Amino acid sequence: MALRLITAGESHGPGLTCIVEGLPAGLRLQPDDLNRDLARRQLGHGRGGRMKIEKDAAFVTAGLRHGQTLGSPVALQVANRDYANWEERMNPWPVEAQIDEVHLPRPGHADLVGTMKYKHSDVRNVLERASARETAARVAGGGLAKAFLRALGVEVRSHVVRIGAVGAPARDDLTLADFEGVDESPVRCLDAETGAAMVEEINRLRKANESLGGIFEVRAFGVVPGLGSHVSWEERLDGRLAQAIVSIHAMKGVSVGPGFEMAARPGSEVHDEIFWNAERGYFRETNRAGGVEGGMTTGEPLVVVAAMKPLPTLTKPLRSVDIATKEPAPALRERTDSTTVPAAGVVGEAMVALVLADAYRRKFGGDHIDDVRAAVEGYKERIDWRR
Ligand code: EPS
Repeated sequence: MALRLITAGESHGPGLTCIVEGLPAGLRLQPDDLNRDLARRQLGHGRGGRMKIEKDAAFVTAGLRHGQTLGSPVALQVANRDYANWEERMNPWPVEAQIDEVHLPRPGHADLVGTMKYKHSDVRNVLERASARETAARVAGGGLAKAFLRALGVEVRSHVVRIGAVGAPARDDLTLADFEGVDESPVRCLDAETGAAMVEEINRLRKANESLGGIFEVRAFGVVPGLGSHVSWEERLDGRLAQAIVSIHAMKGVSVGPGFEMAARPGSEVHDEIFWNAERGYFRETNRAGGVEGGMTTGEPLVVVAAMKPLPTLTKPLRSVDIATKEPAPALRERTDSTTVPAAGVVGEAMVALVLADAYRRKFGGDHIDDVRAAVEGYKERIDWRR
C-alpha cells in the first residue's frame, strides 16, 4: 500500500487515534478539511443520545506544519467526551472500584465470537472496539485523503438511496452539482419527497423499538482512467473498493455501479459502448460499469453502492445466552441509534477517498504534491484525456 490508514481507540475510552502514512509533502490543509466531515458524520435523523455528548474534532499531533504536510505520517486524535462518564469502567489502568462485566452478547454484533476468540470473559472488551465509533477516526483520515484528491481535481460525494422499506428513485445522471444540498436533508437523500418518507419510517420503527438499515451510494468525480490494474487480483480497484466498503461496520453488501440489477439483464443492455470525437476524445454515453472496467477506472464517475444491515443493538433485545451461566437471556440493551445510514454515507466517502488516494500514490509517486500533479498532467496528455 502506498497510502495507509491505521486507527486505534475504543468507543468509551479516552479517545480515537488515526495515522495516515504516505501523503506527499506540500499539501495545504485547513482545520475544516478534517472537522467538516467529522461534523457531517454526527448528523442524520435517527441518531441516538451519544451524538448529543460528542462534538468531534481532529487534534493534529504530527505530520503537519503551518497548514502543510511534511511528507511524514500525519497523526490525529479525536477525543471521546463521553469518557468523562466512563472513566472508571474504561480506564487504561487498574481501578479500585468493582466493575460489572457484560455477559449478554448481542446477535449481529462482534460480541460472542470476539469473546470466544480473544479469551475475554467481559463482552465489553470486544464491543468497545467493535463499535462504529471507530469510524470517526476513519473520517478524520479520510479528510486528509479528500484534500489530497481535491488537489488533483477529484471530488467524492455520497447520498442515501434507501432507509428500511423506503427507497429513492434511481438516478443515473447525477453530476457533482446535484450533491450541493445533500447535507441539508436530515437523511442525506437527494429526493425531498423520499427523504420525508424516510424520516417518517425512522420515527415509526423507532417507536416500535426497531433499528433500520439501508443503502447509500458514493460517487467520485474527476478520477483519471487507469487507476488500479487488470494484471493482478490485488490491484483491481473494484476489489479494493469492495473490501474498504464492507469493512465499515454493519455493511453486508457492495456493488460497483448497479451491479446486482445488471445481473438480470442481457449483455447488450449492460456494457457501456465506446465513442470518440475530436472534441472529447474517448467517451461513453452510459456508465453502468460504475466507472470501473477490468479493475481499472474508466474516467467516468466512480459509483460504489453499499447495503447496511439494521444496527444490532436493539432496545427490544433478541434472545441470547448469558456467557457466564449459559442460561438463556435477552441480549445486552444499550443506548443506541435507530439508524446511521446517513452517517455511514460520510464514512463511505472517507473509505473511497482513502482507496483512491492510495491508487493515485501508487500510480503517480512523487514526494511533493507538485510532483504528483505534474505526473498526473503528463499522463493525461499521453492518453489524450481532455477532462
Ligand atoms: C454504537 C453505539 C452508540 C453509537 C456509537 C456506535 O454509542 P453509545 O454506546 O455510546 O450509545 O452512538 O456510535 C458512535 C459513538 C459514533 O461516534 O458513531 C455501537 O454500538 O456501535
